[in-house]
Amino acid sequence: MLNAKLKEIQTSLEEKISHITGLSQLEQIRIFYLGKKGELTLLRKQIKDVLEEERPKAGQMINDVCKKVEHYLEEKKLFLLNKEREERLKNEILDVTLPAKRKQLGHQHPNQKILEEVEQFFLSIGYEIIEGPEVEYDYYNFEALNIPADHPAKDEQDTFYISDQIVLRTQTSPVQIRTMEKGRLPIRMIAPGRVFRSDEVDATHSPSFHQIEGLVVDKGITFADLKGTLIAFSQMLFGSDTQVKFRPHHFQFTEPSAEVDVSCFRCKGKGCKLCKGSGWIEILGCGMVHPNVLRACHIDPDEYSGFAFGVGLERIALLKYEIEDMRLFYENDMRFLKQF
Ligand code: 2U9
Repeated sequence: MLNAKLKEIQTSLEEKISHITGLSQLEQIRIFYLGKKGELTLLRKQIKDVLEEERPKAGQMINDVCKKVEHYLEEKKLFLLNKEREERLKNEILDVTLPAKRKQLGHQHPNQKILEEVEQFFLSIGYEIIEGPEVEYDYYNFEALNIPADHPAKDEQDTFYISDQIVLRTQTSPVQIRTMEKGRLPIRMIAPGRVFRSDEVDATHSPSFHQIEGLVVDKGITFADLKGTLIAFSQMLFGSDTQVKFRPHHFQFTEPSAEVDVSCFRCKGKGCKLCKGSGWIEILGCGMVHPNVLRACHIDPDEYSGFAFGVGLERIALLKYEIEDMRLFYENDMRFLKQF
């Protein structure tokens, strides 16, 4: 009777196991035979109904079948695990003959290229590079530069105000004021950096752009020094055959002041789209440092004089690389950047 039952269990187990496709079904089978209310567990409980002298043999038989069940389950488990692994590996096939994906290497930004050219030029003629804060006092950004309280540049439409007294610098000139205040003369410096103006974004404007300003203060500095320096600078940027024109202009912080035009490096002055047909392209502003600015920095204008200039970095990069839209500078698109 017990023998027959055990045989039946073995046959049904083999049948069940042969149909199994997943590990979770294996656990269900284990519970079915060996669980608290499993078939073999119940048989064990019935041993007490067997004649006493036959009990050890019956117990032994049940144990043997239990071991067999465990063995079958373990064997099937290993088989299923192996199958699962093989399938996973099949899906993970690595074709080592495929060409490797190239890593996108970074590129130098056109702004950075111009900045390095300009810095190299001024370092080679004995200037220092000095940087300063982007958040500035109204005093350093305007007042010390001879820009009065009612000047239009101070309007909220042009300047980002942090508070009544604090602004995002609209030019790098505060760096020169801070340098002059220190009182170590002579000065030959350039101040490169980010500046901010409350402009709408378009092809030639951005609320944040970069300037390089220069300042020379010494005894006996004249407009001839300014001209010689800026002609050499313009020819370094646009070629040694570049013509340079100084057009009278007005800035609060310089007197006299001028804007500098260079002969169009594309059409050599004949007139083209780049120079809007005029043959000339405006590249920078400059002038002799205003006596009021020197005085604000405790420098005697009767003893010392100086010249200053300012260039927009993006403007030079746009012109030199013939880029039509400044917004490309701020998008970090590799298709654009890798051309430089
Ligand atoms: C001090 C005294 C004078 C700096 C100067 C300009 C002329 C100029 C513009 C160029 C393009 C601004 O970015 S831009 O729009 N700048 O035209 N900048 S003179 O003059 C100074 C600076 C500091 C103490």
